[in-house]
Amino acid sequence: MAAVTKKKKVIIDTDPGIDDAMAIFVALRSPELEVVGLTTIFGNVYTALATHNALHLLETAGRTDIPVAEGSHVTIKKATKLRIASFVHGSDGLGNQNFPPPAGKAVEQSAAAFLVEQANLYPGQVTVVALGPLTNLALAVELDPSFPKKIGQIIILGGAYSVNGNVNPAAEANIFGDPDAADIVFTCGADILAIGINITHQVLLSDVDRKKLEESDSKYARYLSNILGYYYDYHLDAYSITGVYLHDPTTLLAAVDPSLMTYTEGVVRVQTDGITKGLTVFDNTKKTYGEITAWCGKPTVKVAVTVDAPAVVELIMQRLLTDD
Ligand SMILES: [Ca+2]
Repeated sequence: MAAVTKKKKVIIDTDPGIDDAMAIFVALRSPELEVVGLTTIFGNVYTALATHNALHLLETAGRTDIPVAEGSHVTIKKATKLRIASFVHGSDGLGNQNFPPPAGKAVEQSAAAFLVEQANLYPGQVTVVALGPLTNLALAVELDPSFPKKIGQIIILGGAYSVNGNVNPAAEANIFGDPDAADIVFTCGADILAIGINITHQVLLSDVDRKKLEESDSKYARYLSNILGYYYDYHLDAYSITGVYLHDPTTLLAAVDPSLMTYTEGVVRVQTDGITKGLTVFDNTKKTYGEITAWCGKPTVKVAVTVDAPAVVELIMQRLLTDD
């Protein structure tokens, strides 16, 4: 008799986004996961378009049973001037493919209210995979101070640990998008696993992998082949590489198989202003500093330090190359 394993309940907080699209498809194709909802946030696109794209991706996958809850249109400090990465993902967020508008709508509930509701419905059982700026999660913490203890785990794509950022030398894009929210989330006391670009810059989808996607009959592979061109062009311009970094799908796989990475534990604080705005500073030393620091007494989080990159790429490809 086949072993009955319980699926992990997952909410994906997302700003689709070409690699978000890939992560969402990998999640839907992973028997280990039950995607209970998508929540949306600004980042690669503005929040309204992120919602539109989340609905479109679920319709593409034939999974309109999964609710989409729209997130904040402003940062936690109510800033309306946002950093939007349309130059990475296209002005539509999905490689400028002129997809038809989605038929469905987001639920009435806000993303933060949805996150709090699901954490209360299934205490300790819901994993949030956060693939954009952390505003919705910070709002959930504000809405319900018990949220950090009720949520199962928060897996964050965010930060640059002992490496340069990708917005500027200091900051990674998701943290830079709302550093105040990120600092609230990193210090909220939840079970947090952070995956920074020191990890995701090791996971590259090569031209050979791209060709396999293009030659596949899978609807997911075909869809992604069409939208990936814009992302490849950006990587060639920005990094002089013929491949793309798999930030979001790599982070999603930490929910599928945590053994693909190793972690170390410590306190992460986020710089919220100045030229290093968005910098993540991870204290995992055993040192007792001679003074009280801003890291003292704060809850620890896990930060990924190594990744089995070939295994991650293989698993992503395996999930996308079939659609049965
Ligand atoms: Ca994203």
